Amino acid sequence: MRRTSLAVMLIAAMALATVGSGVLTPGAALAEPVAVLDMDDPAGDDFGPGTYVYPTHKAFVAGLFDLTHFKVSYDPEYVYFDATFREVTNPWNAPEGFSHQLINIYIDTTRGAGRTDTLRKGALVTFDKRYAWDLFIKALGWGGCRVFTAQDAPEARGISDGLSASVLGDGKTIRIAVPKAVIGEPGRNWGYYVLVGSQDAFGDDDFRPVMEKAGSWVFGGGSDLEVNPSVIDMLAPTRGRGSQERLLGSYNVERGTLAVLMPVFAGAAGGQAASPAAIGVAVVILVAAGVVAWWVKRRRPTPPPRA
Ligand SMILES: [Ca+2]
Ligand SMILES: [Ca+2]
Repeated sequence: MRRTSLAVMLIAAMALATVGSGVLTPGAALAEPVAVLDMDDPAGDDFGPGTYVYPTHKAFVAGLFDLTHFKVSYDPEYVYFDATFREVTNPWNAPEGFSHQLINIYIDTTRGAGRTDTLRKGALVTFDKRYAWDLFIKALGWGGCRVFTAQDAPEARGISDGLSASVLGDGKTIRIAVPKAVIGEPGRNWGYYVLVGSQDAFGDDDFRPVMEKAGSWVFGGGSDLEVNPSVIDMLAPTRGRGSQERLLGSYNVERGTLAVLMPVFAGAAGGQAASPAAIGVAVVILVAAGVVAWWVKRRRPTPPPRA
């Protein structure tokens, strides 16, 4: 009897450990970063609110500003923000490996704190007051990666120590690595505004403007009144109230009001959980434990009745 219980407990512990390894990622999987947000963005929506067209210069090849996937993960030292695009090119030899993309990640880490306008004028958007941002990560070529906080003044230089941007081996993913010491470990409640623009050293906050008509170096499909967003793509669900078209199209030229954006959350995209494989193995082990217990019980002779 005692031996049976011990065997069942041992097998159950093995099952729990199997599931646990998928949830908590301890020792064995330490080298692999823990994912907290892993989400597709529709392909072919590099048109802002639905009307934008690329500048006409041949350097602006199709897909440069079309975000297709976004992932946030961390290891003991860094938080990684991986933005995948339909196309990444480097015609002007930026040391980071990409010449065009300007990535702005505004993060709501703390409910009830933060701000709803951008740090500097440039993106021409505002943020939902329920999800005011606390951290702002700006990434672009030529040493432009910085972290800012909601308390920073517009002219603040931000933190650049330990930050880097580079293109991963697939040639399409820009990885922004930020030391955990700077921004902390991503919480499950963090909300992310991921905005993609075109880097322009002469533009406000490095954004290439979107005018009414496209030119060699400006996008078309907006207005000339500095009211429409300079954001060409943003991470958002395909449809519904939180769609990109609705959010980026929520500006009003007559009233001169900027678009109001909503963040995406790790929970909505299925954050870190036990993998199906780990759950499968655990179920098999638990069933095996049950069978063993039943078999042992069956073999045990029933004690003779007391006299
Ligand atoms: Ca996209
Ligand atoms: Ca999008």
